[in-house]
Amino acid sequence: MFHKHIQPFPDNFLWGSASAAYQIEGAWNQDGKGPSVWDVYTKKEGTTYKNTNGDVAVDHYNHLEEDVNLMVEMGLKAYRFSISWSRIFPTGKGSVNEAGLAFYDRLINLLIENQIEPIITVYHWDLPQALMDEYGGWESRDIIDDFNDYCISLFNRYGDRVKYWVTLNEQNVFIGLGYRSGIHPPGVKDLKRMYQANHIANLANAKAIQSFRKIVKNGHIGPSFAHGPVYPIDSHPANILAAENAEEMNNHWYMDVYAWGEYPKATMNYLKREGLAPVIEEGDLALLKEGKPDFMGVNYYQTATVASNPLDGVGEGKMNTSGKKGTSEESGIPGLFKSVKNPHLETTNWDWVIDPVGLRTSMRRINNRYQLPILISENGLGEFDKLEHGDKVNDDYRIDYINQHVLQIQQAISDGVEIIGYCTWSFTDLLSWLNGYQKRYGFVYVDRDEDGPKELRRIKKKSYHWYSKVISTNGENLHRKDGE
Ligand code: BGP
Repeated sequence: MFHKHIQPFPDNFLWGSASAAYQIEGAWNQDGKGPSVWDVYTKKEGTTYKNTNGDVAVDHYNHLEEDVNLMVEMGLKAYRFSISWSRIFPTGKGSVNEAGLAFYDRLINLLIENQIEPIITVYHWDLPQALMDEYGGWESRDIIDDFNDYCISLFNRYGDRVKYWVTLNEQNVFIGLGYRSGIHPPGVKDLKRMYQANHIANLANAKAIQSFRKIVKNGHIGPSFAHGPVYPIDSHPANILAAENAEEMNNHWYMDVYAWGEYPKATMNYLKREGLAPVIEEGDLALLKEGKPDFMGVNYYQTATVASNPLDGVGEGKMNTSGKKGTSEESGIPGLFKSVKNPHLETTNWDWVIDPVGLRTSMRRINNRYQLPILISENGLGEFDKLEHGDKVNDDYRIDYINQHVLQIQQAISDGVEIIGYCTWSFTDLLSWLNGYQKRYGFVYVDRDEDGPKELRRIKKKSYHWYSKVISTNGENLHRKDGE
């Protein structure tokens, strides 16, 4: 759709940026914090790039004021961060660690004093290790109540000041990488267990939303889903059907449950035939229906292009975690679809396709199907950055990437999609789960690498100044080509 007139960004648009506790905080055992699954998993030889871990990360825990000052100076309107569950409950449940709660109080108060809207992510993958040891984490229904109790503590403590809440970050990713490809904790490759853990996560999500309604009045809550709209490689009917398969299995399988409390039929039937369907107990579906979110959080990085894949076709392939372009392998689900290269799109050095228009497609599809407002809770470019003489980082490629994506958001707004805000990934550089510190995303360079934390100096990149201008002009200064 071409617009004769493009709409401006709404005045209250949340220009934001995001992070996650394990990737920035460090202080992994400071002030009573208990270990999370990531603290344990990353210590196993060979699980991450050059055996990097978040023990220190970028030490945000001990640089809180400095980091928030940088946000204030930039003019940021919203900051999305996650809370480390095992900082609040060192063993996942039981007695609360007041020092942990106090840390986030300081952060939230500082943000609010400076007119930055806090957006809390309750769960960004750092499950308390104690719950993994006790009952296998997301594989046990016991987690539903423990997660709910943890959420209630946060709602009670911060609900008077924090309006925007994200429940689970990228359930599709932490469940998929944890139980299909086995490259995130708990490092399992078992589809039956994967679908069961996923169902339990859905229940936990719905129950937490139910509790939220009782405690936080006038608040907004929703999950953050890693949405990759699917394209068929061409118009061959077999490839169109493969794209339908992928769209349903990769996207609707999660978002239909969030929005409607229903699993899509074709995928459910397929899983039943394969003996992989989750066990649904009495009352489960009623609970799922109670968990309707206020918005759909969307983490958008890339689209997927697929083709037909026969029953004896391609299975799970390896991801590129080294930054050596072209090293990711073909991947698919035999009998359903396989991912193929899109000849129209460039990729990053980690083989992630760069597709700004895909973000508009994502917004349109979600809005059409679920009629929910959208919070873009992550989007950004992971690349090698170079610290140059005079403390300069000339990340023009990041500026270009974000500029193009933001223009597509404006197109989607002009199409009629309600978009609450846009959080870039990420504010400062941080630990990339499997890719160490060399895959950088931030507006603020942090002077550390895989060999050690050095002095952890914060250095503003060129993109920092650019985004600051985007915010202060409410998107007016974006670089536009004709017709944009
Ligand atoms: C999302 C996660 C983030 C972040 C980002 C970039 O999936 O929610 O935590 O890591 O992706 O991913 P990566 O670090 O693998 O490049």
